[in-house]
Amino acid sequence: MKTLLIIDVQNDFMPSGSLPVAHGDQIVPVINSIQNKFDLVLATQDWHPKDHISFASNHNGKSNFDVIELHGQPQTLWPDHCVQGTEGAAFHPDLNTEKFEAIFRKGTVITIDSYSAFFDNGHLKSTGLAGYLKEKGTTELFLCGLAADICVYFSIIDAYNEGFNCTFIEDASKALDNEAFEKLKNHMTKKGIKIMTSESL
Ligand code: VGL
Ligand code: ZN
Repeated sequence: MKTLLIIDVQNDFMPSGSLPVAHGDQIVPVINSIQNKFDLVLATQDWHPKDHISFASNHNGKSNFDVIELHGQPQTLWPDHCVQGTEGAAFHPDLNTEKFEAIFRKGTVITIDSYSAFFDNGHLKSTGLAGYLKEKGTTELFLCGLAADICVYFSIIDAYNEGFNCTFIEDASKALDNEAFEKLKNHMTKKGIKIMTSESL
């Protein structure tokens, strides 16, 4: 059973958004063209309260992209993005959402960030996605979206640790930091996570 998990294809991560991923909009037609190859299509939305701890604006004297320590872990402070119910948190208007059977929202707790679709960054609270996928009978999980080096990457690692056979769809994803992402790709391949392009699906 093949499942496609589309991560955070939201306006704020588009080139005109508040936390832009270069060429993020180019993946939208690619994602639309592959959805019918899957038995189940799911999506996530980064979905923060406006006073979320990951926003630099909520820390006195801090700037966007500063790194602080939070719960014993490094936390990058981001520009305000994907605030619940705003246009920035909406899916890209051209993304075909008809096949989405469910949408999982993350980053909803004020005090902790959540890059992965499965758990918050402290691995304290589950979104329920692993259980949902298992109950639906997912054996092969394909992941794509934004940003490849952050939310897609952390979702893939958690999916792998949950025992799913994982494939990353490279041309249906874009990274915030391409150099960092090259290293993360090596890390994925070493674990046995597959990397494919949309044409070879
Ligand atoms: C993301 C930074 C902050 C992402 C979400 O979706 O990759 N990146 N929040
Ligand atoms: Zn976020």
